[in-house]
Amino acid sequence: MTQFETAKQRYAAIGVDVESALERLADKAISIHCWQGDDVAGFDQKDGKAGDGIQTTGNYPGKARNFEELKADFLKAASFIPGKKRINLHASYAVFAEGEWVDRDKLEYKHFEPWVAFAKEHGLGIDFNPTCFSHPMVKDGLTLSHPDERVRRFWIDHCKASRRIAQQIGEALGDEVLNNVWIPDGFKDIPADRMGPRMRLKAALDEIFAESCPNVIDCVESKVFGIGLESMTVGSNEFYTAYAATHPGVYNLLDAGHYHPTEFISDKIPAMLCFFDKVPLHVTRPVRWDSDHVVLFDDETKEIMKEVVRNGALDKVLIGLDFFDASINRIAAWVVGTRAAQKALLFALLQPNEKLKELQDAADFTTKMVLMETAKTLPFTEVWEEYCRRQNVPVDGQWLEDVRAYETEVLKERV
Ligand code: RNT
Ligand code: ZN
Repeated sequence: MTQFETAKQRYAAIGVDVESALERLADKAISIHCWQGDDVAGFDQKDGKAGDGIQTTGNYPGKARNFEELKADFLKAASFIPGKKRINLHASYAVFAEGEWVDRDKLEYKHFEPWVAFAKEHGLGIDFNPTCFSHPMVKDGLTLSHPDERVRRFWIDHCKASRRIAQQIGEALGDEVLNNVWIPDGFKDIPADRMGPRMRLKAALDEIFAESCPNVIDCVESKVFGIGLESMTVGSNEFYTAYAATHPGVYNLLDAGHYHPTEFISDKIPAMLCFFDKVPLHVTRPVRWDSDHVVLFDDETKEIMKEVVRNGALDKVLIGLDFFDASINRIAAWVVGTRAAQKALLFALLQPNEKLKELQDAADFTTKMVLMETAKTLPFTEVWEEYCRRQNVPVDGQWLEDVRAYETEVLKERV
């Protein structure tokens, strides 16, 4: 009997069907963010650098500088990642023809057609985001909530353009595309008016979402604070949750780094599932703040995935990643982070979830605790490795060398 067969039996002994877990894992797409490949720089600004409410730290050599390099790096990473994949694009990754450039309020589908061709060629889905940062029209730290109508107009037009692009991508791929609006808007110091900016944001969102886009899943991403914007964030959790609750078809995206450090999105997912048929996520790893460290196979990531699995929400929770670490090899970061999210999902699928719920309802907290501990140390590695083999990707410990070779041959040449 192989080690995998033995592992299967041990899981079966606590009522877990390993084959079914592997099938469900293979079927769940993970939306991989393109911006890990170039430190959120994008292609549309001269000397593109993340700024205006977003930042990366580190200067590891070899970041992707253009469409061709980003595609090549993404494919390299994807070759080590099992399962279904989507690529999550920002509007700042528009691909312009030679000599062409338009500002963000004028972007069109044609600027993303090359990405659609890439996605089709490699069997990827696409998700989309307007890019309301790293741009001179972010004024005084504000975009959609700025008091100046001209500033708001620019960003409203950008968000509308992004939504249309997402719609056309969806049509081209015969799919639904998540279009996520995140804005940095906030105040460094104690504001004199908290409601005014929020009313302006509300009106802007109403305008952005007015057009019917059947292939788009709309969402807004809330946040508690940002560096330099410590005192108030306009798009707070209450604001966007209430907005989503009163605007059918708009969802509040939960980013794991966007809450107070004692709050966890694993607890928020089931709360949202009581009211919403979809819950989009940004799985990331905050270290003391919204630092967007690479996702690891850690307790909170497992807890997030447990909530997805336990609540029968694999089709409702849209799993997107949002980390960017410029201090390590960016391709390795993509691979470790995405595989960690998938491992956490497999771990969740391998828990005796029904039995645990029964024990909780019967107030048998002792047996629940003991069973939870037992399930933690069953031969998980054997199941994960079998999954990697079936998906034709290397098992852990066997892909970094290949990434290193790519670093020497390709990344180090980028100077
Ligand atoms: C920022 C948000 C947002 C961005 C990406 C690049 O705090 O998390 O999701 O990280 O859109
Ligand atoms: Zn995010």
